[in-house]
Amino acid sequence: MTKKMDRRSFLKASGATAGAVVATIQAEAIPLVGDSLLNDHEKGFSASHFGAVVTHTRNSRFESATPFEGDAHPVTLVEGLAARTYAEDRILYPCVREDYLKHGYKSDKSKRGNDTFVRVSWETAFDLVANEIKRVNTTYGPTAIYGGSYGWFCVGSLNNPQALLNRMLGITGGYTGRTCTYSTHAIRQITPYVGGTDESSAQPTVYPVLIEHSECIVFWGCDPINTNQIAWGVPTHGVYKYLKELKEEGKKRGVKFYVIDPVYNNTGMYFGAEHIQIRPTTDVAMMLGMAHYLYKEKLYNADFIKKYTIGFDQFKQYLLGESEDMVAKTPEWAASICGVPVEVIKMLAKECVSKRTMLMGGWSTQRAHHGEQPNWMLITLASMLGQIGLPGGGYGCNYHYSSNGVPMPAAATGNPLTKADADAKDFASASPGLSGISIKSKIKGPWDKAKMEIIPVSRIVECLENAGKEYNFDGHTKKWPELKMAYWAGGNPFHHHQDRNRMIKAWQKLETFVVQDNFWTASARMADIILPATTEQERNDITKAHTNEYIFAMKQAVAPAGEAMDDFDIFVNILRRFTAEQVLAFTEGKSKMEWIKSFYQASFDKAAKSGVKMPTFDAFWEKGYVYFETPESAKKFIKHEKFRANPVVNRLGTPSGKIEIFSKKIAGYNYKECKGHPMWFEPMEWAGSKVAKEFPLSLVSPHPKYRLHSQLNNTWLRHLEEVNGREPIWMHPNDAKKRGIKNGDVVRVFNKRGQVLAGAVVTEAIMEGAVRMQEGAWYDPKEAGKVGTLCVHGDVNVLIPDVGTSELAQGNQATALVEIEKFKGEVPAISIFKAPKIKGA
Ligand SMILES: Nc1nc2c(c(=O)[nH]1)N[C@H]1C(S)=C(S)[C@@H](COP(=O)(O)OP(=O)(O)OC[C@H]3O[C@@H](n4cnc5c(=O)[nH]c(N)nc54)[C@H](O)[C@@H]3O)O[C@H]1N2
Ligand SMILES: Nc1nc2c(c(=O)[nH]1)N[C@H]1C(S)=C(S)[C@@H](COP(=O)(O)OP(=O)(O)OC[C@H]3O[C@@H](n4cnc5c(=O)[nH]c(N)nc54)[C@H](O)[C@@H]3O)O[C@H]1N2
Ligand SMILES: [Mo]
Repeated sequence: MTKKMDRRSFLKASGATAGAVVATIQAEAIPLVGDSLLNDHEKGFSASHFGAVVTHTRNSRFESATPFEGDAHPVTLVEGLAARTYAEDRILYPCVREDYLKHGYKSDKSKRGNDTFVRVSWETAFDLVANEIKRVNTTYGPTAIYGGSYGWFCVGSLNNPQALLNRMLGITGGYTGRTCTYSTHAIRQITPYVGGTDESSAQPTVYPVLIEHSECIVFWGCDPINTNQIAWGVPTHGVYKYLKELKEEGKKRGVKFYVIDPVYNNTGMYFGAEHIQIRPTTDVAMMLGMAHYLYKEKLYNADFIKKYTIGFDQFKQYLLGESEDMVAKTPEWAASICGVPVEVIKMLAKECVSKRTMLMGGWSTQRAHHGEQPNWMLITLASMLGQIGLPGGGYGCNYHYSSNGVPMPAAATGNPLTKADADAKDFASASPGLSGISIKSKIKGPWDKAKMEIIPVSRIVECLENAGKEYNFDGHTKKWPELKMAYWAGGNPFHHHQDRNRMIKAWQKLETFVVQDNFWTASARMADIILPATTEQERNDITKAHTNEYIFAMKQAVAPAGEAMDDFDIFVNILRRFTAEQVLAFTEGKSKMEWIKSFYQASFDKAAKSGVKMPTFDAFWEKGYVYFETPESAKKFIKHEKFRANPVVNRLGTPSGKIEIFSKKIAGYNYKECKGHPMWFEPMEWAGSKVAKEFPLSLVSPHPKYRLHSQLNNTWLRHLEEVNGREPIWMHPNDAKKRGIKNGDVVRVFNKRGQVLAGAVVTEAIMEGAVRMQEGAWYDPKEAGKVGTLCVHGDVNVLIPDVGTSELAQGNQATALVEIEKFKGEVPAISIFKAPKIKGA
C-alpha cells in the first residue's frame, strides 16, 4: 500500500511555495525524509461501540479513525479511538502492587490505591495470577473468586474479556458470576411479571410506524438523541435518520413532543419539545396523578383494561385511597410530590388519551430507590390509555438505546427458507447474525461440573460486607458467598459502582484484586495485579452491527502499546500454568484467526441455509464488511399487535396471559418495598425527605455525551465539556445565586457519603432544586486510597447511595441529595490521566 512520492508530488503535498527554501534540500535527502514522513498511509477497517471505522495508520502510528461509509450519522466519540491509543495512562506492562509482591494475599489491603507499583515480567504476572486462583480454589473453593466482571468492554466476537474470563475460570473450577446489569437492573426484573417479557430488550413498535401514526410522543426520562450514539454491538446510527424524519413529519402533522425530565436534555432540544420539569425520582407519583384523573373523568379505556389486563381493581382501590395508605392519588397529591403543576398533569393526561400517544420510557427512572415501580406504572398508565397494540400508540421502554425501534433484519434461524417464511408478514430474516466465544468450552471435561454461584450485579459491596448472611432477591432467599479474589477484565467498577468510600473499605475484604484493562483507571489503581490488554485497534477480530445489517472485520491497525497483550492470549497464558488439557479446553485447538474465521463460517452456513449468499472470508476481510438487507416487513412491526388482535391465542408470558397490573406472584413475596401492584414509595433521598434539610439539591447522574461511561475521559474529548478541568455540574441560576456560585466556578459537591469537586455550569436547562452531573468522570482522590478524601475531578459515584432498589430487583441507584458550595483555596491538580509512578519501568 505504501508508495514513495516523487519530488514533484512532495512539493505539492507539502504545499511548498517558497521554492528557494525547498531548493536547498538535497535531492538525495528527500527519499530519506519521505520514507518516514511521506508514505501513503495505511487504511484498515475496525469497529467500536461508537461505530465501524476506517483506520488510518502512518509510520506505524494510528493517526485517526473515520466513520465507515455505511454510518448514517457518525458521532464525535469515534475521534477518541486514535487518541486513547496513546493516552498517557496506557498500561504498558504488567505491574504488581509493591506490598502484594512482598506478601501476596497477606498484603496490607489498606495500602490499595496508595501503594507503589512495580513492573514485572509477563511470566511473573501469569504465575502470580495462576497460583492465586489455585490457592483460593483449594482453600475456599472456586466460588470465592468473583468473575462477574461487569462492564462495557470492547466489541469483537473473540476478544470479549468477560466471556473469556468466565471461560477460563470455568475451566479452572468455577467462580461467582452475576445476574442483571447496572443499566436495566430493576426493569429487567419487574417487567417479566407485568407483561411476560423483559421490556429493556423487547423490540418496540418501529419508527416508520411512529412517523406515520403517532400524534403525541412523550420522552419520559429518556434522551435518545444522546444515548443512541453508542450500542452494545456496533451502531450504524440509522436511528438518527428516523429521529429526524419523526421530527420533520411531526412538524408537518402537528405531532406534540413532551420531555418529562428534570433537565431539558438533548432530545428535548432537538425536537423543540415541551419541557415538563419533574423532581427526580417522583415519576410514579405523576403517573398516579394522571391515572387518577383519567379514572375520575372516565377518560380511560375500560374495555382495554377489561380485555387485556388483570388486577385493575386492586390497583384502583389504592389509586382512590381505599387501601394501603388510604390516600387518593389525585393530581393535587401528585403535584405536591413531583412538582409538576396540577393543570399540567391533567393536560397531559387529556392529551395522551385524546391523541395517538407513544410513551417512551428511559431507564433513568428505574435506576433509583424503588426502581421497580416506574416501568410497572408506565405500562399501567399505557393500559388505561388503551392504545397498546395500535399503530403509533402504547409504550416502549428502550427507544433510547442501541437503535431499538429501527427495523432490522432478524437473526436467521438457519433453517431452510420455506414459502411460509418468505411470505411471513413480520421479520422474514435476512441476517445470520454472528456468534462469539462462549463461556463454555465445547470440549468435555471436569470443567463441565464447575462450581457456580450468582449474585445480583449491583450488590457486590453488600456481598463483600455480609459474607454468609442471607438476603432476598426476586422471590428467593439466598446467602452471600464469601469472596476472596476478584478478577476484572473489561469493566471499571471504581467508576460504575456507587458509594465510592464505602466501596473502598469493603474492597479490603478481598485478598487479591486483578484488573486487566488498557488504562490506569481508578480500578486498575486499586488492584494488586494489573495486566495490560490491547485495544480493539491493536488486534484482529470480527463483530457485527447491533442492528444485524452488517458483519464487520476488525483488522489490526497498529502494534500493541508497550507489552499489551490480546485478552485471549492473556487467559491462554494463565491456563498454561494449569494443565495442557485445560489449555486445549480453552482454545479448542484453534488459533485466534481460526476462531475469527469459524465465527464467520458459522454465519456463512446459517445464511446459506436461509437462501442468503455471503462472500468468502477473504473477500469479506479485504472489504471490511458484509451487508444484509432489511426486509420491508420489518418496517411494519407493531408491539403487541397480535396480542391485541387475539389475547387468547397470543397470550403474554405472564401467569394470566394478560398485562398484570396486579401480580399475585409478587404480592406473595410479601416484600415491604415492592407489593402486588405499582405504588408510590417514598425514596430514601428525594426533595421531600428529611435528608433534604441538610442536603437540599436533588442530583441526577445521566449518561455522558462525550464518553462511554468512563471510556474516552482520558482523551481530549473531555475538554469539550470540562469546566476548569473538572466534570461539569449543571445548576439552576437561582440555586447558584443562593450559594454565591458563578458559571465556571469550581465547586465542592458533598453529602454524608463523600465529596467531589466539579465545575459549575449555571443554566436554566435544569430545573430549580435539581443538579446534574454525568456518570463516568474518573475518580481522582486527593489522598489516594483514603476513605472520605476529596475527589478532585468529579466522580459522581462518590455521592450516590449503594442501597438496593428493593428486595425484588436489588438494583442500583443513580440519584442522591447533595449540597454545593464554592470551592475556596487553591484548586488541586488532576493526576488521574497520567500513569502512576512505576518501579522498574
Ligand atoms: N451514578 C451512576 N453510575 C452509573 C450509571 C449511572 O447512570 N449513574 N450507569 C451505570 C451503567 S448503565 C453502566 S452500563 C455502568 C458502566 O460501567 P462500565 O462498563 O464498567 O464502564 P466503562 O467505563 O465502559 O468501563 C469499561 C472498561 O473496559 C475497558 N476496556 C475496553 N476495552 C477493553 C479491552 O479490549 N480489554 C480489556 N481488558 N478492557 C477493555 C475500558 O478501558 C474501561 O475501563 O455504569 C453504571 N454506573
Ligand atoms: N453517549 C452515551 N450514550 C450512552 C451511554 C454513554 O455512556 N454515553 N451509555 C449507554 C448505557 S450503558 C445505557 S444503560 C443507556 C442509559 O440510558 P438511560 O438510563 O435512559 O439514560 P440516562 O442518561 O441515565 O437518563 C436519561 C434521561 O433521564 C433523565 N432523568 C434522570 N433522573 C430522572 C428522573 O428521576 N425522572 C425523569 N423523568 N427523568 C430523569 C436524565 O436527565 C436524562 O435526560 O445509555 C447508553 N448510551
Ligand atoms: Mo448501562
